[in-house]
Amino acid sequence: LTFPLEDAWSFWFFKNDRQCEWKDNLILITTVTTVESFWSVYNHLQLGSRLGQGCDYFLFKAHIQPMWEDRFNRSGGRWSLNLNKSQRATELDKYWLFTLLSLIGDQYTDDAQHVNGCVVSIRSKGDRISLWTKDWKNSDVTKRIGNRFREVADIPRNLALIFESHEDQESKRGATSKILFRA
Ligand code: M7G
Repeated sequence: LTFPLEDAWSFWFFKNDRQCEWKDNLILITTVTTVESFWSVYNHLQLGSRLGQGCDYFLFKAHIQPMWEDRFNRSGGRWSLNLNKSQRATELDKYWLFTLLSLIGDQYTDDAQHVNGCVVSIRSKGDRISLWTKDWKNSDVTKRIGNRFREVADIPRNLALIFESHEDQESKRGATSKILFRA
């Protein structure tokens, strides 16, 4: 018995090697199209909390590259859940799994075509889980996705969700980018 997913999803891994261009550090792991193949890949991967600093996992729709430059991301942005150091051991893996399940389980209903993928970033300054969306200028859709993200990933109200556009990320020079929405 196999349960097909609504969309095909690709897992990517990023390992920070400062000798290389950012894009060259990005590796496609595999694409999953069924619930069973999702779990077999997920179970095979290290937990995010066990990765080294500077690493990321990405899960993106198979036809979208997990980078600002992809045409589906060009006008997009990201909802971010920022966690502190102590939450790596206690919260990170749980929220990441809930985030993954919300995507493969098609939990964004009518807004699903605006959701491109998600990222977990392991950083010494604090880890981050982000949900990437297609069109930040569509504020109704963007805010609905943020609220839905909180709901389906079971993120409590005391943890902030902030939204930034990729344009701002790309052009920021050291400074923090503009927070466009909160959920
Ligand atoms: P990050 O990993 O998103 O966040 O971006 P961090 O600051 O918490 O580590 C770190 C750096 O990686 C950026 O300043 C860019 O130099 C590079 N980078 C990140 N992303 C997502 C992209 C991307 O989509 N395209 C390109 N060209 N560079 C990126």
